[in-house]
Amino acid sequence: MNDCIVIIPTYNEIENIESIIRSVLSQHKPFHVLIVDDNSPDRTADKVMLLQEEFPGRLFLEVRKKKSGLGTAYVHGFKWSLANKYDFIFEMDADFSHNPNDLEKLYDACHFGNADLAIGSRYVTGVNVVNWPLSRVLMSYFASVYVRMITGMKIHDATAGFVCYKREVLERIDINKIKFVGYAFQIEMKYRTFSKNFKITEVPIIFTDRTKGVSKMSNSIIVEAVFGVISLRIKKLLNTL
Ligand SMILES: Nc1nc2c(ncn2[C@@H]2O[C@H](COP(=O)(O)OP(=O)(O)OP(=O)(O)O)[C@@H](O)[C@H]2O)c(=O)[nH]1
Ligand SMILES: [Mg+2]
Repeated sequence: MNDCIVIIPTYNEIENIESIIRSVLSQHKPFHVLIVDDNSPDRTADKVMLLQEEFPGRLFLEVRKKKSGLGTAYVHGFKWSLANKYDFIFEMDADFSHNPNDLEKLYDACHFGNADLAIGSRYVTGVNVVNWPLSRVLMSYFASVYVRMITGMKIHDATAGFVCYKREVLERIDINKIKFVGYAFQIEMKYRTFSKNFKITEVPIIFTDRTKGVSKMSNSIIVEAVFGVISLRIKKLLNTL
């Protein structure tokens, strides 16, 4: 019985998809992988289907009709993972910003270190970011400072997207209420986890900028995060989170 599923949302990741899947599936721990693809025009999903023949029972694919954002792709993946009885549910990007060799560290923090949510954190030991322009590092770093100030969560990397949840967290935080699509989604997940008093641990990782494929970062994602944090805080105060 395998207990770990790594969810990787994809949109136009044809240049990364095969190597990221091979890299996760060749780890010492026998992780399973779920790709949630939004009908990528570059046919990322077709490549996954080909690879499924090589990795039966370990590589899964869900295809949604159109690009609908990272947040709802993860919610889709979470529901699938809960229905398929996984105990440890990971989030990871397809673009090698997150190193698959760090997956086991996140698992250990949840399995042996009693964390309910383990966050692969860029800012717990200084700033561990490779190849991002300074402007983006500063924005990301101060986003976490802003989130700490407004929410009171003591997390150094609030927008991190490389994490491991114990299934109990996803069962209890009402994932159906999640509507954000970008960084705000990552913040919301952590805030909901924190608000239910689950134990959160940050594990230091090194984050590397993508070298292949195209970024899906946009200004609207930043605006969503800035106002999203305030709206989360208000909902918490009104007890409607
Ligand atoms: N299914 C799905 N996946 C998405 C969507 N937007 C982004 N992704 C995937 O989510 C992951 C993170 O997106 P990125 O484009 O790397 O975002 P980022 O890390 O903020 O920006 P860069 O690293 O600069 O590209 C990648 O695996 C993307 O393919 C989406 O709308 N739907
Ligand atoms: Mg990326």
